[in-house]
Amino acid sequence: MRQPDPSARPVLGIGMVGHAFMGAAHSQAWRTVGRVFDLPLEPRLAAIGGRDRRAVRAAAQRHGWAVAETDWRALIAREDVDLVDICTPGDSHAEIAIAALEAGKHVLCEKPLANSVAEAEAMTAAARAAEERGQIAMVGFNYRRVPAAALAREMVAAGRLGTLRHVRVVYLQDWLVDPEFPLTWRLRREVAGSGALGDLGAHIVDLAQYLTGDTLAGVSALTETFVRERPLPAVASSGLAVTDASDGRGAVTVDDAALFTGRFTGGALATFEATRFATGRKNALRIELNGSQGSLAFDLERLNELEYHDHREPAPSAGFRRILVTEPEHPYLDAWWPPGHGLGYEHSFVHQARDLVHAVHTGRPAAPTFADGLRVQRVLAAVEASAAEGSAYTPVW
Ligand code: SOE
Repeated sequence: MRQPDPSARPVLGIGMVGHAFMGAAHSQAWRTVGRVFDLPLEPRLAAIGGRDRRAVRAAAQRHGWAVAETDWRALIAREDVDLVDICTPGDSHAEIAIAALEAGKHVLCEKPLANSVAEAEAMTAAARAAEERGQIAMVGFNYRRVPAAALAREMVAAGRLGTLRHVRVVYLQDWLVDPEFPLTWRLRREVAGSGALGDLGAHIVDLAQYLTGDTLAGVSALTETFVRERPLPAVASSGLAVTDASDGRGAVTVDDAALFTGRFTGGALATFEATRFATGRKNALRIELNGSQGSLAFDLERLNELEYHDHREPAPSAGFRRILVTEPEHPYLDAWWPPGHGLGYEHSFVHQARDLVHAVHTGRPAAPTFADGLRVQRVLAAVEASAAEGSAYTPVW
């Protein structure tokens, strides 16, 4: 962190690797966060990195980054970069994160933390060593920072649901339904690690563990790849975007859908469903928690709301009621608009950046830490192991 002039806040130089969908979401957050929240440090968009010179330059210009780099090692080595934000596919997370931490930088890494438990373990070890030196390593499970989800966590932690019995979570999308949708990197195991499981399942496992404050002890799973072969993209694939297909075809090497049941260490039973084949469902992350004293339900497609049922209320008037999570008393909301004016998907990334900047300033680890990311990775591995063995109950190590 440098001190450009004594009257200004110290600068936190951000270097981002990757510039597609998540790169755009994080860029927007870094640009916005210091204008909305009072921060102890001023995030500065120092450098953005990507392999394709023209594309990374265009991204730098569009999103307001000072410099475009084509080599992530050069980006990490820059003196004006204090924090490395990794927005690449999973196959490069471990290498970049470990190199950045060893170079003394703070790290924000997109989810899932890695493509394997071994990588996630190595990253977590590097993060632990770096934390001793005062560095911060955070994983980008941004949905924790949707205000309604953060409020749900506060309510569970305050005991408003009593003893948790059920956790019911789905994450439903439909962008892969067309069998002619090309074989982008998200459908290749060597790049993405897994399919709906790592992309969507990682979010819901993290959210379930965060909201309950508990960890999954074991799972029984089914996974399926409904469309096993797809046209190869004509140009470098960019994940979710529909690109032109070429004449060639290739094998899909990841799951299209993953379903699993689970048992929390505290005794609650859970069901999870992650799919890219739920026609009509666009970004439907829904979670319901049922406890001995009440229930909570959240739906990302209605992200300014939380449903709450207080089971201690007299039966005639009891029932789910809608909490509009748009008030200054709610998490993060005092910095935004007047009461009643809602937020969207992108704000979760702004909140993530806010909390990360405070963590860098105080030197106190910011959740979700790499250890949290590793815990999710172990669940994903258990799901795959269980599915491979015909849904056998598989402990999460
Ligand atoms: C694609 O399925 C995707 O963009 C995920 O990769 C993100 O993590 C999620 O926020 C929205 O859906």
